[in-house]
Amino acid sequence: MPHYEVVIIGSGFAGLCMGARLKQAGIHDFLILEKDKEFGGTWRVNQYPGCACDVPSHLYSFSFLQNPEWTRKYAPQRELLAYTVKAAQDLGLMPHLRLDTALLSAEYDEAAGAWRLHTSRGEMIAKHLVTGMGALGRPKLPTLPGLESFQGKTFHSQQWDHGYDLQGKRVAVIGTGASAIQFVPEIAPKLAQLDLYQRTPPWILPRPDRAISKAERWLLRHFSISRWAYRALNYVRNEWRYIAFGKQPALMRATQKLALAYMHKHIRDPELRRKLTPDYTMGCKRILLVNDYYQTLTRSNVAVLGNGIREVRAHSVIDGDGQERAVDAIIFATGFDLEQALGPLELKGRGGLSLQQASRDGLDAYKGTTLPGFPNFYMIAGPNTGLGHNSMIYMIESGVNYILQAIQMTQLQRIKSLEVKADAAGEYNRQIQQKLKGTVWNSGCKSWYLNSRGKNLTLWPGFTFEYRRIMKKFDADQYHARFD
Ligand code: N01
Repeated sequence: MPHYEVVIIGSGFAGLCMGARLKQAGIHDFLILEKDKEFGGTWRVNQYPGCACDVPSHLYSFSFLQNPEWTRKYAPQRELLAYTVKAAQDLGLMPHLRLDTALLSAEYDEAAGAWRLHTSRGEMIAKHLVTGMGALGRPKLPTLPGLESFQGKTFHSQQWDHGYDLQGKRVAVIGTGASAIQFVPEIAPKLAQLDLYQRTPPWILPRPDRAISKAERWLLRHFSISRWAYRALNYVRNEWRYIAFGKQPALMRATQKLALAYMHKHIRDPELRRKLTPDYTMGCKRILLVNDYYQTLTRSNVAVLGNGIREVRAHSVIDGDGQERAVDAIIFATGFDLEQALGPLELKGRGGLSLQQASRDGLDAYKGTTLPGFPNFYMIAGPNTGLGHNSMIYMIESGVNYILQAIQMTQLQRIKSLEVKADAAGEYNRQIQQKLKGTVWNSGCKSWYLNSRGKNLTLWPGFTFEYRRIMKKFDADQYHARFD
């Protein structure tokens, strides 16, 4: 049976970052498994019209592979995907990628000090198992009365059917989150009618997007100091916002005023303004950056419906007011199921402890990375490492740095297994939940940041440099080390 030092699950930014850092450290005995036929993670999977990053690209990219060629401040999906492909090539990761290979289950073999993996292409052994699967991989679909009887086209924003011609169609879009606000302006001009079902209005600010000029690109290409300076500028611009998100949510009031002024500038109809005005503190849900959404909502072929869906029929939707609205297609922009983020993955740790058992109240991971009962198992960007204010790539790099040190330590000291102490994980999570109490994310709105029991297992309650600091050095004293 093939045996690897490290097996990484997922080939998005997280998986590629782990692979790159292993190679830089001289560890070449690893695989990156990707369940799909192509690699690239979220920026390959999400291909809906208008898909783009809402974090500046010069920051939303690897620090060790900066890209002077971004054509816009907020790069479109195709550029992000091209960057990922080039990164995999330039960093020498292609031979390590195994596409169309899904990890089905894995169990920890205590005697061997390794994981036995069952993949869709056979079995393998990994001394260390690292997941970089991302939290936003499993589409969440609403349960709507009568949906099964609908005869038209349906798809989720993440599974966009580009073969379906939207020209002249009547379409219901459900959801007004980060994905919907990007594709609604793109598709509305093509449609006969767009019915936008909004459950909660988002807070919206203009996206300060712009083209990066040829001269700027030349500068960024030839002077690494300009790349670092521009990256640092973007980092600081985003990072200081944590003061409002995490420490003083009352500061959001000033930005709320700006957002309302922006909305009023584009929306004249008082009834539509009322519908689009959020009633929760800005930042509690993700703040959305977009320049053409409100304008789109004033089009004569667009209706914003705020009273929900009563029923779906074969060729129509009955809205919350009981009005029947004929539609050819329903597009779900209803987000992702975070509680199922690790999906059907059957992971059995020490003593046969399953991931499901260990995560009954959500995963109490240590530093978002390791779990008691799961030796030699690491998560990149795991629980409570998500951000509402800065670049996830920074968090990914912080996590990968920590995992790399753990792996190197097992090699150097001939350690059979490393397992985080249960009391270390427990205390860490108690502190995280305590810190979250004063943040805007726990200020009362319902969002995907909170699980079904209202616990925030998604976001990092701190400055990102604080996470980098706690991940800088692998704290072996918080781990049980077992030797042969
Ligand atoms: O999903 P969402 P998304 N009936 O969960 C509504 C990242 N991202 O795919 O607010 C009716 O944000 C739901 O309503 P409500 C980013 O982190 C990044 O848009 O729950 N409506 C909401 O309006 C983002 O946060 C980029 O009341 C229902 C919408 O559907 C995350 O992905 C771009 C419903 C879901 O919004 C997810 O974004 C795009 C129901 N049963 C996405 N269920 C970047 O640019 C849900 N809704 C980096």
